[in-house]
Parts: sequence; C-alpha cells; structure tokens
Amino acid sequence: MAATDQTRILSLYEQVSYTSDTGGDVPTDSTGGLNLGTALNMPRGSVFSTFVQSHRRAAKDLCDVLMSTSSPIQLMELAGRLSDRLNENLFIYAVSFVILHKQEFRNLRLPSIVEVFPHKFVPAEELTKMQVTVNKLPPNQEAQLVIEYGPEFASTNLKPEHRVSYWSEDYGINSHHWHWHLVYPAEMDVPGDRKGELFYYMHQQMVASYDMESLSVDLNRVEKLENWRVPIRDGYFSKLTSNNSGSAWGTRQDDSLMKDFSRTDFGLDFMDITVMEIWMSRLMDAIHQGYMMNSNGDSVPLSDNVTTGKLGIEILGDAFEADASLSPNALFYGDLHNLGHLMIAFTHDNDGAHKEEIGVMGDSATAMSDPVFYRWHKFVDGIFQEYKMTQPPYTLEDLSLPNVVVDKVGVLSDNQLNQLTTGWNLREFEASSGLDFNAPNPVMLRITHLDHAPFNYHIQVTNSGAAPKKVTVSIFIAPKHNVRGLEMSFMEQRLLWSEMDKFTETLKPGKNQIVRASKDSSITNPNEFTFSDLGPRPPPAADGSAPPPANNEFNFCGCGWPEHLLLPSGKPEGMTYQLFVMLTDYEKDKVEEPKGPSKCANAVSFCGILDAKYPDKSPMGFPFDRRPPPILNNEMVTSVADYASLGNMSLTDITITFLNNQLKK
Ligand code: CUO
Repeated sequence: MAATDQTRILSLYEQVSYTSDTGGDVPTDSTGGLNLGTALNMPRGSVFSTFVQSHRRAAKDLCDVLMSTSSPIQLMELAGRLSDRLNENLFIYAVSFVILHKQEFRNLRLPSIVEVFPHKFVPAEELTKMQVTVNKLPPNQEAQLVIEYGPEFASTNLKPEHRVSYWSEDYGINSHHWHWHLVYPAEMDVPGDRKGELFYYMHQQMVASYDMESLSVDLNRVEKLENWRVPIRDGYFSKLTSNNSGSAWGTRQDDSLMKDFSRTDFGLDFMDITVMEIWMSRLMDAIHQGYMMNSNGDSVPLSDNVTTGKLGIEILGDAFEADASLSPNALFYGDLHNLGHLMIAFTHDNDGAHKEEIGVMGDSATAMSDPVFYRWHKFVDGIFQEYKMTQPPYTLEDLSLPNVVVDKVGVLSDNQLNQLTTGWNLREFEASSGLDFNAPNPVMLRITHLDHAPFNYHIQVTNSGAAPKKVTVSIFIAPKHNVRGLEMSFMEQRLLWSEMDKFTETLKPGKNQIVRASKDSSITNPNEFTFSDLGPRPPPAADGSAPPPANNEFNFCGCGWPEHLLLPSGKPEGMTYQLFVMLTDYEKDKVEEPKGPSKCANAVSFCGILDAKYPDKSPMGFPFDRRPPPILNNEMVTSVADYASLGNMSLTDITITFLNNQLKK
C-alpha cells in the first residue's frame, strides 16, 4: 500500500463518521508520549496476521491506545497522527476493532472491507489494467469506470476443487470471516460469550456449507488434512496481492509439503511439525480422558451437560484455536489451529530463503479462498467432533415438545412450492475509495456472485395446550443424497446440516401459521454498507457542531454470512435437499440479557450479539451436534426421518435448481 493510501482510507473513515463531540486531549502515558508497545515492531508493507501471536500482541498494544480515546473525533485525530508510523493492515484492523468494540463509537460506520482492501478480493492484474486506463483518461472525462470480475475466478475447472471457486473466492464469505475474527479476536480481552464454542460452530458450519456446495457440482465432501507428513495434493495461486504496492501472496504448488518453520522475519518463533503433532495428541488425550489439565496441575472437566461454568466444547475451543488468555494451559495445549494456518501458508518458503510473502491462508480476509482452508478446518472440526462423540445422546425429553405439532412446512418462491432457484447476480463496490487511482471519476468494481431468488418459509403448527406457548423455531437444510446418489444415514448426513434460521414465535392455542422471509435469516447480515450507501458527509452546522447522521440507524457489525450465499447452488437439473424444522421450548432455550435488547444483533447464530450473551442456551448445532440415541419412541434411529417423527419436528423435500443466468430480483 502506498504511503498516501493509508491516510486516504483514514480520511474516508473520517468522512463517513459523524459525531456531536468536538474531541479533547489525546491520552498520553506518564512521559507524555504514546505507548504503542510492540505495534511499532511491525514493518510497513508486511502482512498482518491474527494467526500470529506477536501480531495479536501488536494489535492489542495499539488497540489499548486507541480504546483510550473518548470521542470519535479524538480517535480519528489520534489515528491520523499514528497512521504513517504503523503497518497499514494492523492500522486498519485496530481502527475497525475500536469502532466495533467501543460502545461509544458504534455510530461510526465502516465501509465494506472489499472497498478498503480491494486487492485482497480482486486479482492484481484487473486492478493494474484499470490503473493504466485511469492514467490514460483525457482531462475532465466523466464516465464511470468499471472493473468486471467473476465468476471464472483464479483458476480453471481442471482441478476439481476449483469447480467451487466462485463460492470459496466469494467476497461475502471472505469478508464475513475477516469480521468474525474481528468480533471474536484471540487474546484481546474481549468478553465474548461462549467464544470457544462459537469458534467451533461457526467454522463447522462453514465446512458444512462448502461440502453442500461441493455436492452441488458432483464433488465429494472435502477430506481432512490431518497427516502433515505427506504432500498437500492441491496447490493454490490466488493472484491477489497482500498490499496495494503489489506484493503477491505466496503461492502453493501441487504436492507441497508442510515443513518445520524457521524464519525470523514474521514475528513467529521456530516451530516444528513434531510439536504440532504433540499438541494434537494432548488435545485427543484430554477428550478421551474427559478433562484438561490447567497450569496448576488441576483437572478441568470437559462436559457439555453443565448448568454453570463453561461448556466442555468452549474450553476445548479456547485451547485449540488457541486463545492463550483463555486456554487452561497454553504452554501444554499450544496454539495448534493458528499455527496450522501459518505452516500451510509457508509451504513455499518455510525458511525465508526466497524472501517470499506468506500465502493467503495467513490472513482471515483471504484464507477461505484457498481450498486447503476447508481441509484444514475439516481436521479442526474432526477433533471437535471427537469430543462431541463423548457426550451422551439427547434424550426424548431433550428433543420433544409436548402439545406442539408441526403440521406442514413448505417454502414458497415466486409462487412455486418447494422449488427454489439460484443463479448469478452482480454487486458493485467503489474500488477507487480504497485504491489510489487518482482519478476524478469513480471506479466501480462489479463482481458476479452466486445468489438465489428470495423465498418464504410457511410453517403450520398446532398448539394443543390451553395457553399461548413461546417457541424457538430452528431451520436447517442438508442434501438428501450423497455423491453416489444414495440417501444418507443420520451419521453420514449429520455434519452437513446447515443452519438457515432461528427465531422465536408465540403460538396461540389451536392452529398457527408462521411465515418467515429468507432475508430475515439469523445467520446473515443485511447491513453491508458500501461507500456509496454511506453517502456524502453532510455539511457542518452553522454553529460549528458536527452534522447529524444522514441516516437514522447505523450499527454496522459486518459479521454475518452473506445473504447471497444462504442457499447452495443446487444443480441445473434440480437437486433435492431436506428442510428440517424443529420447535423447542423458548422457556428452556432463553437467556436472560441483563442489559436488555441489544443493537448489532444481526446474524446472531454465527456472530452472537455484541456485548450480550449468546441468545440460545442449547449447545450450538443442537440437535445435530451429538450422535442420536439408538432408540427413540421405541424405534431405532437410523436417519433424520426418525427425529422428524416427533411432533415438534418436520422434514420436507425441496428442490434447488441452478439457473445459469442472471437472476431477476
Ligand atoms: Cu477462521 Cu481458521 O479460524 O480460519
């Protein structure tokens, strides 16, 4: 990134911010200077990675300083003074972190990360071509320039897994992932309710969605990457750059081997594969023994059937991610997941001999574009599932809800019953806001992406009780058949179930009709602003005070699955999925929120609620997070249909058809 770019982005942040505060003194330490700690150790132009502990420490040091500001103007003033001294990516991360995590700053609005860092989403070649065009523009040329991108993306179909690159390289899932790790950062002293469990669940759901998409194009489900002594079969060449100056991310040839890490220029200690294997073995020991050991030598039991304290899955998530400030024993259980990202990201230059940059697996904004991400996270999920298999199956009482019967479920889209469609759509971003195009006219980035026609769920329910009943409605989908075309058993299908929505309803006695729109899903985030959505900053008031916001409500959290990827693509000839609907007792699920209803509560299923508790007491992924009981209601449980035989659950076949053309919306 050119030196001026950072200032430019900062000024844009300022441009889109509003405040009624005129600021004040910038906080200083006892010597009158700012104590930026290790934040100054990160060279400008280098990659900032939240998977690296020393980078996290640098971010913490910088965020502590920025968090101590007391008004948006003070934050912007301080950030403006610091911007030229700091690593660019660290700087944007820290400013975003503070705007997100400091309650008083929530009325500041962040543009999409795609507009701030277009080079992390669009290949350098496309951006350079546009720069050349901009440079040749005659004076006063007013036409809008457009960069078209997608859906071909970084590679061809010759490599099977690249058949889903339109999905894995999607700007929406990658920016969601960046935001998720901003909302739930490791070692940043952020109180995140059930953070370790959400780390497990959100990533498990990402892998489930990837597997669903793979089945749509007749690929088998992704294989976990658990043997680090054999070459990684598939390479990846992202063609993206890690900064605006044009430094390319490292690439990975086919059949590359993970190797011991021994370079000192990345803020990372030497690391051996053997140590990672030992950490894995210790995690497995803990799972099979039923407890971890803290640094005092005391045992920390692992169980999800607890009424106080942390669930076992949360403890395990904190130890595995790892968050050293939450792990029972960071030295003993290590930093396995984070270092896995890095070891994979450095297969091409583990010792720095080639002076090459890290690969895209090292940055949460780009990692999901590499197919190996899903192999690594399937391994991570495999360890979590090993733990989940030690938990007792849910009982009939856990699963059922007396007096409530789901009579009928259907989805309606464009007056078609249980027939959903997907296709292509376009999304525009203002690329010139993040890049120094130095052009008077806007440069738009037009990305082609998968999308679906909107639809509604229609759920008919009978409440045979005498009183109204408040329920939680949970909706999942999974493919009905495996890649061989066979219907799946409960266990084969279990990890494919993808949460679509979760909400509460009050059932009156008798018949009820619930209608719910797909766009209201609890996993998606509708509030993705672009610079153009934000609009120009209103002029200051005559008395010099700051202008009022142009729009009324801005609580942008950025986190949330992209709405356009709520559905898998399905197949051109139609593909059958099963829609699973379950009603549970809200009184059992509910969580008291001491601070009352919270803002920034979109996409709660994957992102929780900022500064509030996760709003559902049941284990995340319930009821598919555990193996089923062998017998339910005197019947053997072999497939999901045996769950759906309970009155409060229902199973419906739906068809998703991929129309290989532009969707009408
Ligand atoms: Cu989000 Cu591995 O944690 O990618």
